[in-house]
Amino acid sequence: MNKIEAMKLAISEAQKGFGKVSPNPPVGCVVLSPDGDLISKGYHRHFGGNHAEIEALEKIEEETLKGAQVFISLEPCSYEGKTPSCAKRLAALPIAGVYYGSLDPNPRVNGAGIEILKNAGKRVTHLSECEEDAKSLIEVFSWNVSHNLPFVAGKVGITLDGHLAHSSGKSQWITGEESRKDVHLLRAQYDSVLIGKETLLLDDPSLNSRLSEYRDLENWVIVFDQKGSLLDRIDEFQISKVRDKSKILFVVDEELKHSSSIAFGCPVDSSGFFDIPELLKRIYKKGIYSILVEGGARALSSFVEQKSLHQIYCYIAPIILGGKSGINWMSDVFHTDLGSAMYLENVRHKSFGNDIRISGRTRYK
Ligand code: AOF
Ligand code: ZN
Repeated sequence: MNKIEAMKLAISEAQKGFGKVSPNPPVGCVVLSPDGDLISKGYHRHFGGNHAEIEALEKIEEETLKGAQVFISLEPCSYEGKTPSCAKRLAALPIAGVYYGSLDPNPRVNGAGIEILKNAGKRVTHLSECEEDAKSLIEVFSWNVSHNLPFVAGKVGITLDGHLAHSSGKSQWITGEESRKDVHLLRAQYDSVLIGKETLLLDDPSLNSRLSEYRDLENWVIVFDQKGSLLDRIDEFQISKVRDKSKILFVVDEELKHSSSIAFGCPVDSSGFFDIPELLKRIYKKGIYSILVEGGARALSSFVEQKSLHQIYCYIAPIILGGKSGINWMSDVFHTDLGSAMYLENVRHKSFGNDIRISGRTRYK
């Protein structure tokens, strides 16, 4: 196995921790012999548990580690938190060197792990070829540690002519099987999925991840329902059949009188939109560190309008619906302070069957 293959394996190991490690980052580790043979691998399995390095090294005799190369998707931690420092552990082993995918953005680490290893005489190499993938793995964590707020991504599936769904409003499958599988992987990466009440009524989605490795995850669902009109009907919907009701939040106008345990108050501004920056603060305090906004157009637009959507995943299917009455997913963005256009950054393209996914980070003026 070469070093790129080893790091790619470490990154895919890390993904196994999606949905279980938040608010920690997912991390994977691979150990190769001096000849490039795979000795061991491991990943951070759950919050508070062993770090990836310890999972990979735990059962290996020190003798076997002589001259070994260790590949980690993230810089090893430098301090003792819930678990001892991985950098110190690695420094004490007879390994030859460490390759890492990205620096740990946690200000308590941020380079200090590398220092520990270098001071112990280990060769430390940043594998820049894999940095993009390693960084995207910890996108949520990086945002959380630098802003103390949830990271918010929007996901849309549209036709080639830009429609979100049929003009009747009833959403139907636009994207293909492979894209939908990718959405299930996204859902596993985010603590919560957010939709508007119209989407709940029309689509009655489950919003969980149905990939076999994440089936037991219970992600949160957040529903925008200002007047709380669906609060009493919660049992009718799929979202409450696949998860405990304690994992469902209906965001309602904070002025609303109600007695529902799932209602979550938020101020509404003069144009009738929720005050999203305030909502994000309240949601973070509740322990929800990331949100995937899955629609509809009004919910997505209100996040963009308030400069609170940080990442976009747009799946484009080779279908033309035609007509003028289709739904444009940004049609509720009215204010002009976005400028004439918003350009995404860190743009990536990926194909899923006949569909393509364009993703990128937003940058507001
Ligand atoms: C690593 N390997 O697998 C992970 C790391 O509270 P603790 O002890 O679990 O430490 C959490 C911090 O460790 C977290 O904020 C991040 O900086 C780092 N995560 N580091 O060497 C791992 N998950
Ligand atoms: Zn560690």
